[in-house]
This record gives sequence, C-alpha cells and structure tokens, in this order.
Amino acid sequence: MQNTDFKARREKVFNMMEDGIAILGSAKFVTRSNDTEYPFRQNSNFKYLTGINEPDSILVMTQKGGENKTYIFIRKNDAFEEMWAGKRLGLEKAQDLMDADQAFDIKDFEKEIPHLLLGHRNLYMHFHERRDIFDLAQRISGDLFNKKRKSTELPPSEIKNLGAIVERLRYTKDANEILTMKKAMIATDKAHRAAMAFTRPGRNEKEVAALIQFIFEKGDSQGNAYDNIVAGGNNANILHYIENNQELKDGDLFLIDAGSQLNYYATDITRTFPVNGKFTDVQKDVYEIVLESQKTAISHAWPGRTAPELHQSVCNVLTQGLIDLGALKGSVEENLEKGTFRKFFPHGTGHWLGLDVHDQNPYMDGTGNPMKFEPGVIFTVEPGLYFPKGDGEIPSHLQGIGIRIEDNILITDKGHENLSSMIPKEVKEVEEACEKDYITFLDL
Ligand SMILES: [Mn+2]
Repeated sequence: MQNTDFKARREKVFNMMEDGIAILGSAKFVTRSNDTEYPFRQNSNFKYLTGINEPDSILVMTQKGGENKTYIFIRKNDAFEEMWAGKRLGLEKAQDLMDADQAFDIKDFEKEIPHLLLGHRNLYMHFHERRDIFDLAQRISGDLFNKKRKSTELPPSEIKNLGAIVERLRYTKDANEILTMKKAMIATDKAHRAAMAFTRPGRNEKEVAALIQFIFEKGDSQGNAYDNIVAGGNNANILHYIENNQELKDGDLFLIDAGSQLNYYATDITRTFPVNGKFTDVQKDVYEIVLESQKTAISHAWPGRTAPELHQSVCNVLTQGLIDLGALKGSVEENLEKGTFRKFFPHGTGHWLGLDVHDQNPYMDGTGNPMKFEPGVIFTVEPGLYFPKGDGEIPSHLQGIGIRIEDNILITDKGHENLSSMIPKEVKEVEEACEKDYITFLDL
C-alpha cells in the first residue's frame, strides 16, 4: 500500500470535520495470563488511518483555519527493549510510513497534548474504544479550561464521535482493499477444499482445524480472521462452536466456517459437506433449500438495494422450504407473518466485511433507513438451517442437521461479484471435492 493512501484517508476525515482536534489510540496488548499476552492485534480504525501496527501509539489530527496537521505519538527506538520484545518502527519511520507532519515519543503525550488541544472547539474521539484516552483528553481539557477560561485560546467544549466518521469511510472499499481481500480468499479457498478432501469418518475436528490453520499460515498467508468454527454433526447447531475437538462420524454433516486474513482484511466463508463424502437424501434436501435461499439473496445484490431486502428473500425461500420439509405447518404467508422460521434460522443473513470480520460500518443511514449498497461495499451472505438433536418439536429425520453456506459479495457498478465463487458449493462440486487427495494441498 502506498503511503499516500493513509494520507488520502485522513484527508477525507478532515473533510468531514469542522474545526477541531481528533485523537485516536492504537490497540493495547491484552493479557493472556499473568505476564504473557495475546498476539498483538491493531485497532482497525487506527490501522486504516496510519498503517502502523504497533501498540502504545496515538494519532492526533488538528484542523484550524483550513490548515490540517497530523501527529503521531509512538514508542521511540530503544536497543535494550527491542532486544527483549522485538523491533520498533521508531519516530522517523513512523512519520514517513504514514506521511505525518511530526512524530513524538509516546511518553511525551501528556506533555504535548495540552497545547494541541487549545484553540479547537470540537474534540473528535471514538466513543466506544480506548476509554483511558477519552478520560485523559477530557481531564486535560477540564484542567486547561479552569486555567484559561479568560483566554481566547480555549480547549474543546464539544465532543464528537470520530468512530462514526472513520467507519462511514470504511463502508466502501478501494481498489487496494478489494485486491487484498481477493488475495486473502486464495488461502481460504484452498483450506476449504483441503478440509473436504482430508475429512473422513474417524478423524477429529481438531485435525481438520489444524490443517485449515496450516494453510492459513503457509507462504504469504497471515492466519485466520476469526476463531474458525469446525463443527461435525450436531455441533453445527451451536452457532459459535469453537471447541473443535470431537470425532467426526460416518453419516454426519460437517460445517466449517473459516476465513484467512491478509494485512488484517478478513474473508469469512462457510461450507457444509458430508463427513463420508456423500449427502443422504434428507441432507441433500435441506442443503438445496439453504443453497437456493443463498443464491436468491445474492441475485438481489445490486447498488441501491439493502441488506434487509436480501434477508427477506432468504426468509421467503427458507419458510417455503421448512414447510416442504414438514418442519413447519400452514401457509408461507402465515408463517412469515409469525416469523416461525427463526427457530431454525435464528441469525441474520450477513454482515459487512473488511478490516474487521464484522466490519465496523454503519447499518443505518442518518435518516434511520438501512444503508444502500454502493460499488465497493463487501458483505457476507450466510443463510442456514439448524435442527438440533433432542428437540421433540423437530421431525426426528431432520435432527442433527445443521447447514450454513456463506459467500463474500462485492457490490460493483454493474451488480456484484462473488469473491468466493471458486469454493465448491453445488452438491455435485462438494461431493467431487470430498473425493480429492488432500496431499495435493500441502505442497510439501
Ligand atoms: Mn460471517
């Protein structure tokens, strides 16, 4: 990515600000236990505006009288610290990478921030993240106000949500972002195919999970975008099942929701296939209903359409399907009116996708209406049907079946592009993929 991308994005933020100062903190290390930490994961908005991958960093953007300035506070180079904990970017490289006007040592934040705060009416901060920086900025503004109340240079008196501005910009992805997500999809495709080929009765979910993770880490790939769901048989009916440690049984289905990431850009793909490679008749019947609902929803993915419209199209197809399967009684109309499908399809049809797997983009516009699709918007379409074992209200031949099919859709000028169309999805394609030799996916 070019340095100018970050500057261009900040330029757009400046354009949406009225004179003011914006303060945005990086992510922090999160404790795993005692003195060990989880792998560092940068805050997505911070990454989007700076490109910087380090903790203990704060972005400050000021706008006054048409003049825009960007400052970065970050850890200084320190040979001793870097010997223990790894290389740091340092002030100069950070300033260069993100094309900032000036870089400061993060240790000087409290010293420098008062004079940066003065003379701006509006303080832009993320309302829901880094409460510590939020509190600090308010405390320092309060102290300054008490000292300077008779001066012409006052600290900010109004707080605005920076998150809403950045997350609206993130709603449409540029050409670089789209290319990155397409590249991330290569490993995701490979991992799903490898899982289909590798799976057979007697294997454990965790072995398949490890194979997927291996492919997500191999070569230029950069791991998983979220905790992979690797759910055999009835485990598929636990929507966020991540234990991934049970034996796979002959005759069961196998639901895998797994996506790799690249430069933090997520893919999010679900496929469901038979453990032994062949769908039973009833599994196929349910699968075809979910697949039809998914294709119907994707066919409505055009600029100007909305996510609720896609969801409604899914609900219509699934309700008819549930009646055909004998899981629901009565007419399509009365079932839709009562929302009876929710027992078997309790989640939404999809979500925005980008730097976060559930990308932080608005779902509603300023007037309380659903956001309209625009070219560059990317989202998931992931209908499912779930029939948990042991629920006496569910016909016994359906119990234990849990199916979800999820693709990632890009809205284009002319309609849409399915970014995951290469991953087997039709019954015949899936059964053929299950026949393949998994060794070919390992490149050892
Ligand atoms: Mn998803």
